[in-house]
Amino acid sequence: MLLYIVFFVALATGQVTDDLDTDGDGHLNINEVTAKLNLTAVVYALDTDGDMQFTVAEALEYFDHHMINQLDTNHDHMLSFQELMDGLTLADLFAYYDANDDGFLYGSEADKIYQMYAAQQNAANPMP
Ligand SMILES: [Ca+2]
Ligand SMILES: [Ca+2]
Ligand SMILES: [Ca+2]
Repeated sequence: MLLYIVFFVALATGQVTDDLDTDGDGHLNINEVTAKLNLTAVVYALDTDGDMQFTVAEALEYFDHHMINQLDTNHDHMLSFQELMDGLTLADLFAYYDANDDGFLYGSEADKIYQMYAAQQNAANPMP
């Protein structure tokens, strides 16, 4: 009985991962990310208070100060949707998280991408 439970839990938790990692190699490459992530949808999904911008504190969950300064082109310490759309692509995002620059995201490199994907999916399919 216990074995069955472990098996089904493993299946359930594997689902989200496999959704993005389409070739199932445990790594995310740029094609897998661009196939599933929509940056506009992610930005809307992450803006939980709906003010169409992110404070530095909100943005720090996903970026470091250096990245935020680069994106904050009018230097008002807020990242507007416009600034994100103008300054950020999925390729930029991928390169930013690919800490060892090997063209793959895995382990902690992929954490934020999975968070963004989960937010995007939750926003697209809100709980009833
Ligand atoms: Ca993969
Ligand atoms: Ca700004
Ligand atoms: Ca990497």
